[in-house]
Amino acid sequence: MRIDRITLREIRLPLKEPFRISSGVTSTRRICLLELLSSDGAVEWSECVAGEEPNYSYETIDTAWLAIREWIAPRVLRRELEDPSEVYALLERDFRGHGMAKGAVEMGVWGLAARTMGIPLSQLLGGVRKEIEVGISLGIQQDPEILAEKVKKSFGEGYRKVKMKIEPGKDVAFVRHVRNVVGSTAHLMVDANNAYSEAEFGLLRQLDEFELMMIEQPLASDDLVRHAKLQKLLTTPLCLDESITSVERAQDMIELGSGRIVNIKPGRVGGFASSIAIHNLCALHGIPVWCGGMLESGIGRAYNVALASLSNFKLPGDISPSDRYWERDVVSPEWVMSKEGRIAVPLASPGIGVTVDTERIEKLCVRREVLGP
Ligand code: OSB
Ligand code: MG
Repeated sequence: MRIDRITLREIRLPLKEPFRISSGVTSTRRICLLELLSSDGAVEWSECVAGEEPNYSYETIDTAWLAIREWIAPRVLRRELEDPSEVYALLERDFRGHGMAKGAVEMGVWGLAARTMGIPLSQLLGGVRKEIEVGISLGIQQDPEILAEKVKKSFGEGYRKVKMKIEPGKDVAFVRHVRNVVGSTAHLMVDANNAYSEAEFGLLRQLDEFELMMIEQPLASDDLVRHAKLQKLLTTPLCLDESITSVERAQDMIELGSGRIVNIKPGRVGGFASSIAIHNLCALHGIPVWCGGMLESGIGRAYNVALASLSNFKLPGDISPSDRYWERDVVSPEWVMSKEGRIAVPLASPGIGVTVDTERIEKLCVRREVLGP
């Protein structure tokens, strides 16, 4: 297979409500979409999950755009590719970081390969599930009562796991109130996005009382050693998100004992080859994984759904249906969740399994660049 052209487009999609995490707030997503064209005329779309600001990681839509144009596309365009699994190494050689930018192209090649072969993306990845269990990620709220209302509503809609964002000052009291309202068996977890340090280990230990499924990324992303210290003090499993940027970091986590669960976001780790390697390593060590989200449009969501169909994705993913985020998505059909909190893996159509609404994307497009002829 050969990729002849990649067209980058930036669209702006306002979220139904602002999404606040400990390190910043997003109201409108600026999303970079890629349209990949193969030498035999096939087209597939992919999405770069980098955010607007460098708060989740150092990457942003603007750094990713630059990296794709200057260094990533030139390595991939017009090159004969035997298999999508080659692309990861091609992009890693003497090229540090920029996993989200690399991942957008790498995943696009997997999507395009599946489309060209006439098979669903999940099949190409080795997926085994027909349905994905869905969890919701709730942003930081003003007070515990408002949060508890949203948690209750989410369980009512069928979500199988509710993740609450926390930060210093909006943690123990918030979780305690929610636990009291929803009862002891509800599947709850928290995500701190790096907001705590060693000085707050005592406070984090108080969370053990609430029997959370896990605490996601309490400490700095480059701090596997202190995560290991913290895990020894807690009964609640730690789950790492920002820290796991490659299969080597997952190996470090396992050897050091820095966590017991991994959130895999394919964009964060440089794409699918790396995601599958992390998935397989974790399976070997009895570490469950689940698929995280980055407030993707329906295009990025298709890639998450396909990945989450692999066998060791044992916990509900942050893969909410389209209408949790958007008035209207850019794909049809939109992603929908059943009353039982499941999303169907599209197994009847080739490639990413949804049709991209190109007319709407043109209307929403504020920037466009063609790479290749
Ligand atoms: O830490 O998982 C995170 C969104 C933006 C940045 C970081 C995170 C998140 C989410 C949203 O939790 C998950 C979703 O897409 O629904
Ligand atoms: Mg997270």
